[in-house]
Amino acid sequence: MSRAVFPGTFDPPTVGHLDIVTRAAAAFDELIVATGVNQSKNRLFGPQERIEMLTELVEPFPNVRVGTFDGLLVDYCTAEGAGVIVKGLRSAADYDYELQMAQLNRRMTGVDTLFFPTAPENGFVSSSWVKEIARLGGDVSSFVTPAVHARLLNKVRDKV
Ligand code: COD
Repeated sequence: MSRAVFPGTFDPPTVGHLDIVTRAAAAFDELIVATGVNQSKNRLFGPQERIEMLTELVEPFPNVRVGTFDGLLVDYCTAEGAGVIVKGLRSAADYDYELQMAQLNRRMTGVDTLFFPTAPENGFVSSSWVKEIARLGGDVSSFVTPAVHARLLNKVRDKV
């Protein structure tokens, strides 16, 4: 049985993330979409909200579940019996950043990383830009699912 982990911040999940989930779910027997709950970056959504959004996102996929990790990703993969980390690549900048992590993760525990190139229509979609555009009143409805969009609008309104 092949089991992989797709880790991320998912603050919030976007259609780019959904595309990677869809393709990785077809490639592995089991996929765990795992959000880091104790990372240092400032988040718009708290851990519980991100878990709820991800749970809604993966609901159509019977072989996908949501997890959380707090600490080294490779330790989480080992604890879950996952031999592969799934990542999405949008650009050369993503590649430079991800390559070192992939090499370090493999050196530490033998857990390998498989990269899925972004779908061209999602290459410019990032959680950071989605948040900024939403904060400034722009339309982000094509970058996130309707459920995430509703939460994002509420969140942005709350912050005003
Ligand atoms: N199309 C395709 N892929 C995409 C898109 C898109 N439009 N948007 C994002 N992605 C991919 C990203 O490239 C990434 O692979 C994944 O989706 C998640 O993206 P984000 O932005 O939600 O999450 P990140 O990149 O902030 O997550 C970073 C991790 C939490 C995975 C990383 O920091 C980590 O592994 N931390 C754990 C601590 C650790 O083990 N550190 C040592 C590392 S060697």
